[in-house]
Amino acid sequence: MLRKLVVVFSLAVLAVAQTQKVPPERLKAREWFQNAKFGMFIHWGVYSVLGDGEWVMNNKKIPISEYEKLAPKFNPTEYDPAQWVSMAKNAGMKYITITSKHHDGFAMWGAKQSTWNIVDATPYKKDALKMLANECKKQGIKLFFYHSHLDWHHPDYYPRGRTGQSGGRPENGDFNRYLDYMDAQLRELLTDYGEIGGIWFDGWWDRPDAEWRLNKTYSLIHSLQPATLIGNNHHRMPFEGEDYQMFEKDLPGHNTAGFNADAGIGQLPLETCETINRSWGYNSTDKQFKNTSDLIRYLVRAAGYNANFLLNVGPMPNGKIQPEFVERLREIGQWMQKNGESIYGTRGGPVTPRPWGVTTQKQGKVFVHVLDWPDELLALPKIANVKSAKLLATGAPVEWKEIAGGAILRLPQSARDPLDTIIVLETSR
Ligand code: H79
Repeated sequence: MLRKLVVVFSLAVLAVAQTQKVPPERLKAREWFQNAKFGMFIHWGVYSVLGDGEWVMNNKKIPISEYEKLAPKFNPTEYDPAQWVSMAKNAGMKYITITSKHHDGFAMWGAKQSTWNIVDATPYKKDALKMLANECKKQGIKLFFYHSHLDWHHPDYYPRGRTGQSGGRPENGDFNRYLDYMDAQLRELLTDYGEIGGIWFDGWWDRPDAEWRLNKTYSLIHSLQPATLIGNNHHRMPFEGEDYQMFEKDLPGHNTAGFNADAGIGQLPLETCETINRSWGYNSTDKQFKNTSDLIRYLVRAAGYNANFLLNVGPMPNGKIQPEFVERLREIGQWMQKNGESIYGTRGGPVTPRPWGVTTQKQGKVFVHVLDWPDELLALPKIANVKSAKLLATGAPVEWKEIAGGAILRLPQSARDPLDTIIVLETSR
């Protein structure tokens, strides 16, 4: 008994110690993040020139000496960050997460540690990230950087991991020197680019047993900007120092894509990311676009799972975003204009996700999102203190009858929306 009490007590102390370590500005940033719900992911780099996705260097076994020839061909003269940012905003997105460096190691800003960057190695010569940062600030949207731990280009990324074996690098290198290099990059990104919403790390899984010095890197980030959120796509439960947990191409707790076998759902804010077609970086032959309804339904489901949705675009090498993406983003924005109230600022609702749909909630309201209306009637488990039930779209009352253990909803076919029928329940506390 005493031992049990001691355990409970030390767990409580531990929990307090952990929340105490997170400064108030970052707790506030986490809450902002959860309220934001919807962001734009951007995969853009020298790989875009080949139009074959961001993994082309590894997949086509292109040696570094050949791959470096892409940089002189990367000249995005049509790049208009003001247009990108307003496109994201009009889609209803509240933040942008862009690749500062993907696995090919190419820096999309004027990085000072090496010339493998957009300013020194391309005819464009301009700092794409600085331009975007300025525009984000101007238009009031938060900027996050995707930064790859994994590097297929740097000679000190050694011993190498599961990928990047065919670049033709020497069989030696100093991993700690590589980590110093990356920390110096992050220092620049967190010093010269204004307020940074977060860092989205990826590629840890390339060397899961390596000493990555994550504590040192995370402390550096948080010492430079205490409110910057750190997430890491390592496909494990969150590590110490992280602020959110992401799920690649899956809703939290699901594993259809095969990346999330080891990840449970932790206590931190959640995010899921997905592509519009099947590629992250620009792919000129990938025409398998998801339709707008399915993208919206994914966003709704994510919200019902208490998670944000980070939807990707892979701009073309000239800096334009392809019309199929533009069109879908515009249509999602139109839907969000009408229905955003049931998404923004919400948390997962009192009824956990069901085959028919999900629920979200905020301040005295529960939003029942019926994505697949099962039958004439819909049975719900008990939701406390429901005062009224109305359609979000029209405000028209919805038949709502409480029964033992729950309630029954009835809605004529004509009032249902095949995309998402949203019923607002007003609750008293
Ligand atoms: O940036 C996009 C992709 O390029 C990147 N993450 C998104 C956001 C990505 N990296 N890897 N993948 C996607 C798929 C990787 C699969 C594998 Fe593996 C890497 C197979 C083997 C090594 C995953 C990690 C499965 C085992 C380890």
